[in-house]
Amino acid sequence: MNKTILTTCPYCGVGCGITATADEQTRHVNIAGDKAHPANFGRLCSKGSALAETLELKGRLLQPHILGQPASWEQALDWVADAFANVIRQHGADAVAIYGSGQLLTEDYYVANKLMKGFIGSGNMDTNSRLCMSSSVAGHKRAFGSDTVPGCYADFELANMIVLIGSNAAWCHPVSFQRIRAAKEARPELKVVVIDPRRTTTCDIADLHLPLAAGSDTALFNGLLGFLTSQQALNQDYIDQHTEGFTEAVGCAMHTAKPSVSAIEQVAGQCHLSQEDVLRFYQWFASTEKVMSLYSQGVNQSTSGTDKVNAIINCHLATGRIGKPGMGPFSLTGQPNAMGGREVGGLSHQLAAHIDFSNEEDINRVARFWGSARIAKTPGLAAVDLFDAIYDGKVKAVWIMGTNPVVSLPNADKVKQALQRCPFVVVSDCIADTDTTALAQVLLPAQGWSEKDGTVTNSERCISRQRRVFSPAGNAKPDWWIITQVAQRMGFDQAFLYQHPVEIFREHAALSGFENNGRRDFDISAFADISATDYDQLLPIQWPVNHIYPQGKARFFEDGKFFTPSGKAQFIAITVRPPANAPDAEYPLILNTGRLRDQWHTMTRTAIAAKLNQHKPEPFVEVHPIDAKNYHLAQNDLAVIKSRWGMIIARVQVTDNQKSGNLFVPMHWTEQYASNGRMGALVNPAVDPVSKQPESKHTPVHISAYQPAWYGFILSRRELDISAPEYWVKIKGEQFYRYELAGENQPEDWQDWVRTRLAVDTQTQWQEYQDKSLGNYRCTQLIGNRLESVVFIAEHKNLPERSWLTSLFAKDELEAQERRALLTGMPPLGVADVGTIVCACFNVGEKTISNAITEKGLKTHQEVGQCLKAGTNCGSCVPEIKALL
Ligand SMILES: Nc1nc2c(c(=O)[nH]1)N[C@H]1C(S)=C(S)[C@@H](COP(=O)(O)OP(=O)(O)OC[C@H]3O[C@@H](n4cnc5c(=O)[nH]c(N)nc54)[C@H](O)[C@@H]3O)O[C@H]1N2
Ligand SMILES: Nc1nc2c(c(=O)[nH]1)N[C@H]1C(S)=C(S)[C@@H](COP(=O)(O)OP(=O)(O)OC[C@H]3O[C@@H](n4cnc5c(=O)[nH]c(N)nc54)[C@H](O)[C@@H]3O)O[C@H]1N2
Ligand code: SF4
Ligand SMILES: [Mo]
Repeated sequence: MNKTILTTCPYCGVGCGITATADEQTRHVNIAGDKAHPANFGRLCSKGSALAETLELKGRLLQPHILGQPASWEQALDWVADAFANVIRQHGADAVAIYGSGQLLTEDYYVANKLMKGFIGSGNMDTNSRLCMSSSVAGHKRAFGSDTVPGCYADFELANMIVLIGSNAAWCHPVSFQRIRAAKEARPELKVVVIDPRRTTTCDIADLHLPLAAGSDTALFNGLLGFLTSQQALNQDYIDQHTEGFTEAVGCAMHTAKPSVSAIEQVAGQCHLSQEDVLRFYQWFASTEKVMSLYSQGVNQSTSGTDKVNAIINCHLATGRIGKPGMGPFSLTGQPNAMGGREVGGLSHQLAAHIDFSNEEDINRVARFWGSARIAKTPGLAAVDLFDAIYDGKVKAVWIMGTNPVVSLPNADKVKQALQRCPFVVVSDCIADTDTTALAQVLLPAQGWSEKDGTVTNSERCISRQRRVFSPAGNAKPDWWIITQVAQRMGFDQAFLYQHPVEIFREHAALSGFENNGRRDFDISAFADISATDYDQLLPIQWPVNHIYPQGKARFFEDGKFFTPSGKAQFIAITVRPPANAPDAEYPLILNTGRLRDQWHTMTRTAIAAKLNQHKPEPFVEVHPIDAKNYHLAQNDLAVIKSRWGMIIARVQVTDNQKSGNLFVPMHWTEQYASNGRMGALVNPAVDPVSKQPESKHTPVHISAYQPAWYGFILSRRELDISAPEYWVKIKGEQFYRYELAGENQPEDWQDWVRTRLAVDTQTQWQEYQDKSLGNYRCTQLIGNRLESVVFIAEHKNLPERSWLTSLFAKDELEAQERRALLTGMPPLGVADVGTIVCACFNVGEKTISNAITEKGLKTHQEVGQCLKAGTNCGSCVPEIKALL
């Protein structure tokens, strides 16, 4: 029996609606974009489209575990409750902590926060949103008095200019990016400016790309505020009536170090940009009324992150471009429920429902609402400080839910040690083996996407339902249930007696309206009595949702009224500061980190879908050609990257998309998929002084060639246990696993080495080739005519391309000429190799596209799409197709 369910994508903050048609018996589901959902109108990106392939039970955590042994829920919950209660009894409430995630549902998040802040009585609930949105939260708070995103997605289409600052939306918010691309195709006069040290795929639609010096955004936007002032491009009425602090902000912005240097010249010098480019951007901004400034981690993840946010907002306030159609600052949220986490107060300095710890009256308000006599009175520890406190033994019990801090926190080796030292670590996850679950005493199996039920809020404040599609896997339970069971066992039963997520949602809604009277932006009190049926059928809706706006509201601040004590928006005077750690002789390069199109964070789910591993299969480091030359690195070499905090090994990609002096490493690889790819180990733990958000995009590092004695790869139909070589990467493909290898020592006997690693079956037929003088070893293993595995080893890195060999795993029988060609690693004459996969949705390779372009004379990406389908689903690969054209 097939049933169709409307739900929401579990990945990025775009928050796309999904239509899932599921067969419970086979656990098979068809995924399509929900045409009626206001976030995507039917579009999905490669990750959303591949969801069905990530739901297999293999690798799932399906049973609670205590000290590595399967346990019952009763035992595990008792264990957690007792451990927490004991630590609190002996060392006080601040000796325990919860570290949560923007991937929890609002209902899960609400009860976790209520437990820690309301009933355990400590502020020590923080979340991975600290690494993600906290600078935006702090910037909003300073400017508006509230953490409000003023605009909505429709504004992207109404704008005449879109500035993307520190955002690679083409890969990270692909569906929003497709909307912008479509708007630009319909109205080519819509200007797009991208501000990013790297030339990213997002620049594909840019009229202007400003490759500014890493960390120099405050100088650029201070300069813009000065320019708007000197060019009389201000909205003086707006400034006078609706804002405060303009004079100080402009004073700071127009401060020039040397009077002889013009303002533009100074900015160009500080940002390493040409004066023409700076001036062009400033003139366009000054002369375009409908400007949207979209920003993400290039802004937030910085020791000036909060200042960057306010420097951008200052320019919108100075021109009165906020709260009106097609204009405004817009923080693109990262995780599916980054916004919901802020609503419930998931950050350690927040209390609940956009109420923080700043005054006694507010704290009492929440205490009264919760009926708690032990509410926390002061903020708790923020993520980096929290893990330092664990390392130092001050926090003795931590519960990690829905996040993988051993990978994603800065100075990640120290985080690993902190958890190794911590007397009690409990982890709730849906995946069994992660770098963080490996360090837990107690593992709690959480229901994953397709099983869990609740709400999430996207970048434009739109609340959507995630709905259950399948019955729960194994013994997995919803996060809210796990948390409330522990709360009840800790003696807080009356406050945690929920039977269904709707009861939690109602309470959350009621708290948002409690003694609010228009003082707080977040108000969804219209849902305080929502029935179970209405909750089940809830359609996407943008908050606030209350008696004044029962249907929700697209924009805030239309009336120029803000949530500050004076009701006026605040300009913030910004002093330009350099990043915390500057490059020096020992660590001369700047390491930037970020995301890839087809992977989600620490790959626990996306790496299960073979098609998502084809675009960028291996951890890599992008190096500018000049740096490659200086550091003796060639394309596809392996390189060691070291910082004061740690090291990794990655494959060199030489590209002038990178600025010289800067390296880029994707954030995704973990110890589950690579020997030395966990990049968090490198990242410096410096944080923004206001938001406490880490500076994940700026660490001084050193790079050098890694010179192993041998290189190799194995392709195997079965998953293998590859230990021993110094460098390995595991890549799941369609019907095969690929292992990229390199080692410092040649084994005595390659045949022996290989046979102990490959599953040797009596039926297998081996072909082997070895040239000891050249250090070459190759072998293939077949069962009947079906390919089982191939191994290629050499002293150099120039091994055959993997694409043809991997394509053979799709066949049940090899043809004679294919068998003969196997050991050469090259397709027999007349057989085409598809090349690296470009379009993940339709599995179309680079060589197929290039050949079609030459043979059929294709001119546009649309023609390529008509011919091969490539680029016609999610469109994320269109820039790459254009590059091939
Ligand atoms: N495919 C995919 N999409 C995702 C995610 C994912 O894991 N995979 N994660 C989601 C999450 S949680 C988040 S937070 C978002 C993040 O979305 P983005 O912020 O767009 O992604 P990043 O790649 O982290 O960083 C964006 C850009 O900031 C640039 N940058 C670095 N330093 C500076 C600087 O000093 N100034 C400026 N202006 N730019 C700089 C980087 O070069 C990079 O291109 O993506 C979400 N979407
Ligand atoms: N150097 C560097 N570091 C970064 C960043 C960067 O750009 N550079 N970006 C930062 C940002 S913006 C972010 S958001 C973080 C992300 O970093 P993390 O949050 O550490 O990464 P994820 O892989 O998303 O971890 C989510 C975990 O939750 C599990 N999970 C999935 N669904 C559920 C569920 O329903 N319940 C439970 N209990 N578990 C579930 C997943 O299996 C996975 O183990 O990384 C941050 N770290
Ligand atoms: S853009 Fe992609 S990852 Fe983000 S919500 Fe939509 S389908 Fe999911
Ligand atoms: Mo994020």
